[in-house]
Amino acid sequence: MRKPLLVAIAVANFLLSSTLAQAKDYAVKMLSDGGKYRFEPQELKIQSGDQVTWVNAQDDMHGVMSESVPENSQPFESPMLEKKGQQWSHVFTTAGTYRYHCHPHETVGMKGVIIVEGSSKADLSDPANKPSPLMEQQAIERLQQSKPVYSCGMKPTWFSPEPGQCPCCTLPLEKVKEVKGGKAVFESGELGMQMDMKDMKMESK
Ligand SMILES: [Cu+2]
Repeated sequence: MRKPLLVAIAVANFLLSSTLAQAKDYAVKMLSDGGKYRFEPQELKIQSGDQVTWVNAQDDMHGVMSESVPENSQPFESPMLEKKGQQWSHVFTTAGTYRYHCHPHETVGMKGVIIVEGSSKADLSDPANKPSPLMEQQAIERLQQSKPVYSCGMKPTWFSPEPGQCPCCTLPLEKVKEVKGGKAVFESGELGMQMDMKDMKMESK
């Protein structure tokens, strides 16, 4: 029984590295020195699928709240980052311009822009890039109503109201417990391994 599981993990790791290898994580600092409240960089260009991490770089209270987002994408809002070193991340999957501000410092001009450029990964003819049947906000609402939401450990930004196969890696979709930072957190607490083990057991007979 141990070997099939190891194979499953190896396959999953391979899929993970091949599908996510190009996704990048960008940092945006939240600064307030000299009474100048700002995001740095104020404008950031990324590719679809990349993640942005906002870091509270000085002891002050900041937050990230979207002002305008592209059509077919969902608004976003971070919790309040109250101390230096606290951070919040969001994965951008839809190309377009996202304007945001810091809620406590909106009136003093603490604003930023994320420009998401569609990469080859966003080619919709590729089944791996099929748009999510549920937007993040819809997924969150369904969970609040105790309705099921499914996603894939390999593509946790993709949400579906029904179980089935992930369009990206074809692994069975897993039930989502909650959505955090735009990504699914699974009930099993594992990365799609539970169903794998069943499949692998059948194959190993
Ligand atoms: Cu601020």
